[in-house]
Amino acid sequence: MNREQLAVYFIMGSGNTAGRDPLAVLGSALRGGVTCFQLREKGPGALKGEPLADFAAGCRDLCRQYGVPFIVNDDLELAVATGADGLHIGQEDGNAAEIRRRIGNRMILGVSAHDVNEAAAARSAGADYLGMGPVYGTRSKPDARAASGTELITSAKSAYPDLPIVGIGGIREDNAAPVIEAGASGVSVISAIAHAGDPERAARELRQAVREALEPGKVSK
Ligand code: 3NM
Repeated sequence: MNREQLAVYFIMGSGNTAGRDPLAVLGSALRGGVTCFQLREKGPGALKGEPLADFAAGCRDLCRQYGVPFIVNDDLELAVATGADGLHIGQEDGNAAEIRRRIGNRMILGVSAHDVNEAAAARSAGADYLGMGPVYGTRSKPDARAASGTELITSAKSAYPDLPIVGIGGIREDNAAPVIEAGASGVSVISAIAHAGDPERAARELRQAVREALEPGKVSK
């Protein structure tokens, strides 16, 4: 995976779209220019079994149409069964080095990290990128830790400059720039796109905000 693919990293499960068809929301997000997608099927009413496999296949097919990596959260079997491009795991989802051995080097491995020690461990386990947060307050993860601001991105970036980081937690178009300025390659969002009245437009605006922050002065409005 290249760093540019982390710029606007959309995360969604079937329960995140405020009653709208999740595949329609994903299609809009892709049209708007998200650069990566993670299927994160969690919480009450989460799909399981065949409905989950069908939904995952639908997400994968849409991502393929747009040439966007399709990543599965925390479900190695589903990731392998759907031919996902990658797997993302949290600190509680198993041993990252062991998972890397099981998926091999061709699959992307993302790991959530909340401090520099977790970043170091994820790096030596073979993570391709880190998700670090919550940067701002979030309502999308009931068990999220307290918001940390951009500090933890700054410190992980200075310790491991080559390891790509995406910030997560409460990020929107109007607060994305500090996350990039702290050293992140991109931003991960659920609600900024999945809850937006117009997900395509929200994705486009977020992409523009990230581009401007990555290359100040180079992007025409
Ligand atoms: N992980 P929103 S915060 C899935 O801090 C997730 O590890 C987090 O959703 C972490 O963009 C979070 O709606 C939720 O705030 C992000």
